[in-house]
Amino acid sequence: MKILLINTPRSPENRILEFAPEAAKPFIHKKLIGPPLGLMTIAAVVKDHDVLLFDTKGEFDLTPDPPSLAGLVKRLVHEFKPDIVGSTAITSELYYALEIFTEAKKANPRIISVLGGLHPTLLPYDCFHPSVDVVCQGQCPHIFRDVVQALERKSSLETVPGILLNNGSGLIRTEGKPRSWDAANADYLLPDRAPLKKWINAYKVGGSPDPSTYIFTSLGCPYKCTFCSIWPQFKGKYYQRTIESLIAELHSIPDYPVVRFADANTVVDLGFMNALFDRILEEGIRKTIIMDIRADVAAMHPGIISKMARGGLKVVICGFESYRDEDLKKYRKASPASDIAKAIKVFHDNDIMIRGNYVIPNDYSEDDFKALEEYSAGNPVVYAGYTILTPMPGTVFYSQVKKQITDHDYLKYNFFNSVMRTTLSYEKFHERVGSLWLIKSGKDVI
Ligand code: B12
Ligand code: SF4
Repeated sequence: MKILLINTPRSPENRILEFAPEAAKPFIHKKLIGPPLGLMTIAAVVKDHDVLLFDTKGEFDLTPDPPSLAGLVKRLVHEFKPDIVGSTAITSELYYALEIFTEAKKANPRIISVLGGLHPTLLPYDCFHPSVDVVCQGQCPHIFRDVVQALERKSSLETVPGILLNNGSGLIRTEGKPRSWDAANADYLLPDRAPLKKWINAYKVGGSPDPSTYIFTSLGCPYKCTFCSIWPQFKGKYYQRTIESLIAELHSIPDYPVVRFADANTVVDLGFMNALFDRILEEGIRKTIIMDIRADVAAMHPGIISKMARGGLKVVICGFESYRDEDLKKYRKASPASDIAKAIKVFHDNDIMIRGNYVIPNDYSEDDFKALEEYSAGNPVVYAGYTILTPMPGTVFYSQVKKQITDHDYLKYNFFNSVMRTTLSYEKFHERVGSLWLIKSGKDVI
């Protein structure tokens, strides 16, 4: 079978950037960079077939005058002649996945389109659209392989358990339960990075001359923060990979001196991380490592941070979220605000660069902004990010505030646009969030 996997472009919607003061604009995040780990994994499970993986984010970043998404898909379908087109969707990129399928089917109506990823996992019925034939939920490479094999055998897709099929008036779940799939351990699939070589120069972060790639050491998260999509995606479970599979993968990527751990919450099992970094040091693996670490982990366990710094950890993304304990309790963050200052000290003592991220709720008043400014300036980090507390569909927070949501345009669900009524005027709110980006101790732009 000929399988075309297309990664979606990113949403351009960014009201923080639009309304921010000019001085803050250079520092505001415009894009996150990195190859599509989910689609690379899907490509790996069907590697016996003829697979083309196309990263539109990489393409649009490297091409000064890129064609439209529609033009690109049309060209790919004409040149590659796929039987199946697959795409992936987080909430803010769902419409692009639909556009990809619409264009593919316009070019060849016989193409079967398959959608997977976070948004269809949480809200499969939201993905009902004339262009979508099949929806796959969860960590489902094995199910995708079943779909491909059924199409190859010319069997009905109704024989594939656990998928959703478009019958013209809705998405209908097929009968049966798919077999279990241990995505992090026994069934772990080494992502196929080779097809992304063409865009390797797009995968450079923070002014680094070296390309970076994503590797996950775990999937899911044992915490239950109300605004977070990740624990619902994994139904609250946490899965850890094996140390030796990670060592083998780190050895297998000489082209990528920078490695971004894609874990939602990297340091959960201290024993595991200690052993992993012992092995990284033992093997002489020298990578610049970036990861997400909770403030309470650094505050309570400085020893593991020192060990990881010796093993290459150079940059940490830390969700500070709020300077107020009442907010942190409301978000079920399970880490007090006092951990922020402690964590900053631990990271700085180990020469680790921190990107601290605060989330700004829509009901912030001028006084709240001033208090956060004061707090953030008093607890400086090299880079700080200030994004909007967004009710991502499928989260607890979404169900709590559903009635207050005023904007249902998914393109805006990327943490850079308020989708609820704000206490300050809409423009002023985004302008104030934008001005916060000036508060940091570093001078560079990342
Ligand atoms: C890697 C990553 C990226 C990469 C690659 C994503 C891409 N497709 O281009 C990059 C860096 C580009 C990226 C960008 C963004 N991201 Co991101 N990203 C992640 C991260 C860290 C890991 C995801 C991952 O790779 N998991 C491991 C893989 C193996 O699992 P998976 O992706 O779920 O894929 C499996 C299944 O879902 C399924 N599957 C997936 N696709 C398909 C397709 C088919 C056909 C099939 C059958 C199956 C299938 O099979 C896969 C293998 O088992 C997650 C956080 C996390 N730890 O989960 C956030 C996350 C997904 N990102 C998120 C967001 C919001 C963004 C941004 C919008 C953030 C921003 N404000 O800038 C940007 C995009 C726009 C921009 N401004 O740049 C949110 C999504 C929330 C939501 N509800 O939509 C997450 C959950 C982070 C968070 N804190 O909430 N991201
Ligand atoms: S915000 Fe971080 S700690 Fe909280 S549930 Fe999500 S991944 Fe886990």
